[in-house]
Amino acid sequence: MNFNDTKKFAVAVALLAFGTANAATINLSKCVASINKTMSDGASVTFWVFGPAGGMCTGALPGAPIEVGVGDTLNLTLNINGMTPQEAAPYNGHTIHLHGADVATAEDGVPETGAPVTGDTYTFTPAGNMYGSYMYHCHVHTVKHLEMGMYGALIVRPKDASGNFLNQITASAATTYDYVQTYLFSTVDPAYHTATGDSTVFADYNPKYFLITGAEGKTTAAPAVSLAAAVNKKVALRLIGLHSVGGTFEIRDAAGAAKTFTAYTEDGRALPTAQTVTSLDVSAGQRFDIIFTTPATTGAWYPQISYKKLRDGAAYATAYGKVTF
Ligand SMILES: [Cu+2]
Repeated sequence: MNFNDTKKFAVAVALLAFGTANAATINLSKCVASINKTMSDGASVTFWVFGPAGGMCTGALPGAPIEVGVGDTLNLTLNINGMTPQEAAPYNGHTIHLHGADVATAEDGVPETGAPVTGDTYTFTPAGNMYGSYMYHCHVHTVKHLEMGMYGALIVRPKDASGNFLNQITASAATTYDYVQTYLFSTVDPAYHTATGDSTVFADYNPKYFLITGAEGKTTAAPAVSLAAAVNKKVALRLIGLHSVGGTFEIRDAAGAAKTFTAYTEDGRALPTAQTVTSLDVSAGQRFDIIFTTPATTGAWYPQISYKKLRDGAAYATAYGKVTF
């Protein structure tokens, strides 16, 4: 069997092993678009982003979230046919790596272990112990391509007996939520966006922009993301660390008081014991799925992340979201 036949065989075996009447097959295709984004200081920064394949490739930062149910089969195709390579060899292409997902090496999108960089289909069937937030990103010249914006959220959701998604983080009813939003953390060093190949620029990271789900959110009055919830409701936030620095996540009220929240998963697995805390350090590549309960009176809280230097923990900047109730 050649490489692709081997993959088809593996998929067939996986379907026989895990396929159930309620398991869905999800076929998605992604392309790669180059976009220019105007930042808060007026500067234009070029990003490479995953868009939906078909026609001329367009997209936004970050790539659209992908949702897959436990036991479903995701066939995620990267189609870069006819695209001029954005970097010279050996970085002359792209892949999709499903970060944190247990997949066979041939589905892993890592060029160093044999993945083609000219397009492929990546197959993933989440097992019953996988819940919550993962991520997908390009694994070619990762120090550059991740920074360029080649990423998005990958969410594994529990399903009911009829095959419908449950509005809970894991199979446990204790993780039921009324509202959900993704907080995808990322940082931008504009020098990385113009450097190529093995430039020494990549030896030192100096981020200038600090994002939540593709937006800066520099103040509580101009949050990166906002959610209109209601009083006495459960709000789930999916925290996904695609930043290249350190970060501390908190939820604060309008007066600045820290609020408690409960983490139910870490890195796509249920925590043995849910952790109720007022802050969480979120590292590069790390994920948490959390829930908080809105209070009984109307107002707003501000989920936020303080980005920090890896070298000494010094604060860079805080990016804010907003939840009204
Ligand atoms: Cu790439």
